[in-house]
Amino acid sequence: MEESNVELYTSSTLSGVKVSIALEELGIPYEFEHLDISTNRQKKPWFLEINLKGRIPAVTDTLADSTDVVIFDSGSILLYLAEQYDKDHNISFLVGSAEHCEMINWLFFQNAGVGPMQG
Ligand SMILES: N[C@@H](CCC(=O)N[C@@H](CS)C(=O)NCC(=O)O)C(=O)O
Repeated sequence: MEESNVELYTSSTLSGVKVSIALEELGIPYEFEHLDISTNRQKKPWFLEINLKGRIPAVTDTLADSTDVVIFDSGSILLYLAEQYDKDHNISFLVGSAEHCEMINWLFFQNAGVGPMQG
């Protein structure tokens, strides 16, 4: 397991729990900040500094070269977690493989197609 400084900002929505599931499946240690979107906590200035869209989920982490990064949008976060932490390909596939192409197809279909249609 790589070093992790992951902090997850999320809520129990469909987009939100996807990221929690990936973190748990990968066994990545992480800090968790619950944002109750019914109280508009995701629009507070401190969170807009993290994700200017004011939407959950978002993740912050520190790269191997000590750069702090913010990743938002569930599909982007899932790809980031796979690239950074799924070195054994437990929940993702090797870049360049046919399976990886298929995974990207369905990830984008879900995020750009089915997800927005469901609101
Ligand atoms: N495409 C984005 C959707 C993000 C999104 O719409 N999040 C909703 C909860 S599922 C949210 O933060 N809603 C509160 C708001 O828009 O203020 C993703 O997959 O992360």
